[in-house]
Amino acid sequence: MDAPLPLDDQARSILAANCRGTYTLPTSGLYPYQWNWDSAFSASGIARFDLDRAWTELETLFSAQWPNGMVPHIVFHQFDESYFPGPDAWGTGHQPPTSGITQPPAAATIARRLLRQDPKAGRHRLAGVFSKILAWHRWFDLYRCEHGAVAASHPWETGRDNAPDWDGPLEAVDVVGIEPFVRRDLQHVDPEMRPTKIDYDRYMALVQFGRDAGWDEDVIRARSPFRVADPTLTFILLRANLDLRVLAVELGRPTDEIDRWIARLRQGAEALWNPDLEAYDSYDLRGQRFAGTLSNASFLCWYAGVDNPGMVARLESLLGEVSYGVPSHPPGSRGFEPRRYWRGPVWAIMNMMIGTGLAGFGHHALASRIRCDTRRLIAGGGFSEYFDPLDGSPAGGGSFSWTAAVWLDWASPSTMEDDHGFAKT
Ligand code: 9WN
Repeated sequence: MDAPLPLDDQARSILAANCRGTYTLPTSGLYPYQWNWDSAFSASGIARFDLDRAWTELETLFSAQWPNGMVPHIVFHQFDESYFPGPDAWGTGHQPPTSGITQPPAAATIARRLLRQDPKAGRHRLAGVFSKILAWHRWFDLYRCEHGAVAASHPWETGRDNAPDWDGPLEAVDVVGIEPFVRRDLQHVDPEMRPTKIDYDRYMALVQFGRDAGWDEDVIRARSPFRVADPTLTFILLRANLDLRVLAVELGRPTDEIDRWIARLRQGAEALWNPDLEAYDSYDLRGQRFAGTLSNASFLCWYAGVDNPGMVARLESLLGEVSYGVPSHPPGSRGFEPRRYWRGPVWAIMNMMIGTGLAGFGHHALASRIRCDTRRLIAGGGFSEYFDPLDGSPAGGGSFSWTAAVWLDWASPSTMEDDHGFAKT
């Protein structure tokens, strides 16, 4: 039998196998389309062996931008019946077909990372996507920042689909009368690792609501039964605006508008501080209450340039409860399930953002623990979608693009302290 390839080579092979010319699948079968934040993170790994192709990944994503600036969470380049909900269920009428919601806006941060690797070659590529990123961030400011923090109109927008944060708010979503549907995810992954039936019914009720509203953001803001201010979107957009500002200066563009967004989002981030939980939390804008859940998104504060001694202490204590950090929800908390998706498992991309954020503030011991845990998880369990925080076993889909990208651009020993990886700000 042949010896297994070194992990760097395996990671490159996964990204190459998931490549569909100008974009990359998260993994084939389970997710056979282009996903928004997956693509951004994949680009940071692709840059390790093909910088030109990494820029193309972002360009392809923005080619599906809506006229109002929104960049959809899925782009259905080529129909594939192995995923539901597909283009018909969303009914957006866009070309290429897309979903009707967005996802955490990581692209500006990744564009800055690509530019750093080769400023000369990257400048004209950046000039091509800059106004598109700006328009997307403007869309967030216009339609999603009424609370200061960024509001999600669907759990899928946060990227943390079935986090316990949404359990309370989702109870307000009526599933009576939803169209019958067949889940495809359960044909690929053990149901114990995926969202439950009632979660999916509510996801689909919200898709139907948006479709019936013609994906009109004013209608959605006024009437959607689900409207939750979320730390994932808020911290990632804040960080993305800090990076966009640097890119604007680089291109000699004005920064006033971006400065206003940054100031607003900084206030929005503080509005997510739940004094009872003593942590950043999700806030249900309909029910007017905090979710009361500590999550891995709570620890994205440093990534967004927000230091908080209380959060350092929370993270230290949380890491003491698990063999592998950072769990998406703490063991012992209501709703914790070590292998069910966003209710406990560790996700490599979240670790990369948390770890690099911590390092940026000089919290080196914590940053290094998270990086080493990520490395141990991947070395032991492969390039899985997520991992059990208690025993490190792999879960969800396999051969996952963003896990491979995180390995190449941050977790691999071969990319530790160089001058262009994701870690640098
Ligand atoms: C719905 C692709 C995506 C990620 C999300 C993750 C999962 C989709 C799903 O997979 O969500 O968008 O069908 O489960 O939760 O963060 O972008 O990897």
